[in-house]
Amino acid sequence: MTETLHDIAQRMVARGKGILAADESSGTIKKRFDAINTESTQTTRRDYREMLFRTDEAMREYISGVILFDETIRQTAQDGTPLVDIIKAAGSIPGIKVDAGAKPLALNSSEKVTEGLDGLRERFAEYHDLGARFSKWRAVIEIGEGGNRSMPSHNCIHANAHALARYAALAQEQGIVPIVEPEVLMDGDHDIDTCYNVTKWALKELFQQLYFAGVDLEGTVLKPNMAIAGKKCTKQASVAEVAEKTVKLLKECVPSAVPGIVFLSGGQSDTDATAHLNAMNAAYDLPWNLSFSYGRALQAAPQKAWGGDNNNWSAGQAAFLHRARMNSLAATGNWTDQVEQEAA
Ligand code: 5MM
Repeated sequence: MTETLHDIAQRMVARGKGILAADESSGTIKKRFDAINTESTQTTRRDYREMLFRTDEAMREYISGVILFDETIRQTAQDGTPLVDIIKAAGSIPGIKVDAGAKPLALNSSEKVTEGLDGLRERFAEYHDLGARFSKWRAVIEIGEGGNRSMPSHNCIHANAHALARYAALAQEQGIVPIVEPEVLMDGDHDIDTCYNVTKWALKELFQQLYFAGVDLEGTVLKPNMAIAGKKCTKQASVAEVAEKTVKLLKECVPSAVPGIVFLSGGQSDTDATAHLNAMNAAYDLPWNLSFSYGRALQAAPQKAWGGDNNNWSAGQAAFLHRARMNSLAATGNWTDQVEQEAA
């Protein structure tokens, strides 16, 4: 029997599970590999990602889906098995990043709009044939520094929300669940309240555009940033404040028809990303499942342990399993510092 969009979305946000964001584009994965002195080639990218997808316990127990890059969805493992089949065999769902990246807005080169709508209907049909059952599109919203209130502009918020809604409608038309990701960046010196206000604006605009486009919210997953102070802000918020303000923000903006919300980590440390998610699930009564779709906060440790050497696969897999398990505990509010230390 064919799974409906609602069924797929529910599986993506199953309790205690989250999504692995392994959809780094060529430029981003090169940056990550540079940090571990590893050349980024088709083979090293394949070997590294195969290592993650073959971490059977992590994939089976804690990872509901994996966001792939175009290259990866077409790649085969060292033994010739399609990587997509390894993901599926673990009971996890293959997903695909379909945006073409954030490009400068015309007449306003300091802000960005995400491109990639041209030919998207046909690309979705191909990705569906290749096994993708969900997708991702990320918009990037930057807050001006030094009190510069012209960023983000109305045009930036509106253009990105409109593109996200057009993308989401196309995805659903082709039987694919859209993850909508409007990311308000942590870069900058803004405080947590500024992040709260800008994120609220972006989410209000997004849900209005999704409504205009006729997008079915029960077949949609939201991937937002948390309400958090900018990295350069001198006043960093406590874990409890991040949790309180993020939950308040989401309750004000996200209809309960959305089955689940999976956060991006956005440059938080591994344990901050886990602690924040845990605090929300432990202390609040929520209308949606609240989980993770981390890239860096799930992969920094396994990348370091692997270090570009396939002899280190088991160390890389142990590091990935650990972070996946910690975030799974956080997704049910059962993570503690002690568990983190004991299991490390
Ligand atoms: C894994 O990184 C993703 C791809 O980024 P680029 O298209 O810029 O290469 C990124 O979109 C990611 O899926 C999310 O932002 C979450 O990643 P983090 O590291 O913020 O958790």
